[in-house]
Amino acid sequence: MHASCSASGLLRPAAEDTKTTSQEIINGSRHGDEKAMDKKIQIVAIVGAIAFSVMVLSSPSDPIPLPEPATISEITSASPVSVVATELDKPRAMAVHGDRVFVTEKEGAVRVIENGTLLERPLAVLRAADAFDGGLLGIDVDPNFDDNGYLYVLLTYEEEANTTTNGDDDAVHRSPPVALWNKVLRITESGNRLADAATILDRIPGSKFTNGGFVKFGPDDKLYIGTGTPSDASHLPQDPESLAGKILRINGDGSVPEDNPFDGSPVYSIGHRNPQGMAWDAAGRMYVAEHGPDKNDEINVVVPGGNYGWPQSECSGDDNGNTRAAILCYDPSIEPGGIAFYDSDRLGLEYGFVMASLRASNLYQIDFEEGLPSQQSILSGVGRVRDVAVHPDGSIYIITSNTDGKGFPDEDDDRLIHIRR
Ligand SMILES: [Ca+2]
Repeated sequence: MHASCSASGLLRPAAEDTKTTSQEIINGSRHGDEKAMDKKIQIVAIVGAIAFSVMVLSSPSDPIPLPEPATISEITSASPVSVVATELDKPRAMAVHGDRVFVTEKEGAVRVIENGTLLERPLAVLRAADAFDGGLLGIDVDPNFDDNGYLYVLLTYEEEANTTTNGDDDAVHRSPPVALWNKVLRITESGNRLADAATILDRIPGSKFTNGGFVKFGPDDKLYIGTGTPSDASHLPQDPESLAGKILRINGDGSVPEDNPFDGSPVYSIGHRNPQGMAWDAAGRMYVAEHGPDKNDEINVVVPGGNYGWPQSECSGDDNGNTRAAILCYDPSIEPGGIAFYDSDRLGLEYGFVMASLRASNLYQIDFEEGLPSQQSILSGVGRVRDVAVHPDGSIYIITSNTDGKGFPDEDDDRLIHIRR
């Protein structure tokens, strides 16, 4: 499936001037017209989703520790699962802090849910590229957010093309009129409003379909960014000089940490195709979930300087350790979204690793030692699950992704759902 990926060989040249941050902040209106190409992709994706649903429904299901709502209307106030916000528009990622949840919407808005209420006015609306799987993507809060109000987001943006390219030689001969790039913005929040915004990392090659997407602070208080390959034909993920197809590691002000594996470079690991989620276990090991081209989705343990193989290999590594094998490999694809580690007793989960799945429409828990046979559903019946976050109180938040052009949205989609038992 993933017809989107095979169509993504388009590459974009780049202009030298960068837009200022203030020009990127626009007022709320959105334009929702999908291009004809996107419609074809949607149809292919929907046919694929139906085929996959049939397959999932016909396979034996594992016991689940929480009630599985047949429809969202069966979720009541007495339920351990509650819908906190509805009608989110193509939500991509969230960050939970205290009594607030910050949610990015693909077309550029940062939404705020405070004390269980979705605020009508977005915290910010950024000028995002009109790209099928790009736009306003990841979000995280600064480790010292209470003092500095810093929020970090990853944004796909477009600019007029000219004769230079973003470094992929294949792109020169088939340049579209618009170049796509990604950048990391640091937003200063005050009273749920944008007080300031600054670009702290720019010129990450972008694409219509594989921009990666998360930004996350690690236990070392460094900011990690998962970036995608510009196209499945591109070899930039293997080029340590390029910011494409990488895990990047920077300080909160955008500078490069002195202990990064490639001297003076934000590059932390190479050979990634389309990273979608990141989390650290209690021992401080870093895990990354990423999408394969049409199968072979991966969960990787990422080490500094590691090579995760794309585009030479999928899931497997080589014997001499030059490329590293995934610890979990999904064939067929389940499209992992956000991942998290869970160490509370509150929900009675069996395993510590929690993963959102878009295509398989589930929130899963998995044990790494037992591998895929251990995988159990925590929650299903809400459609595609995009991201997951664990609150310090042991409850879990998820956002759905049924309005993303690949799902079957209900009237209320998309939703922020709270699992609190
Ligand atoms: Ca790999």
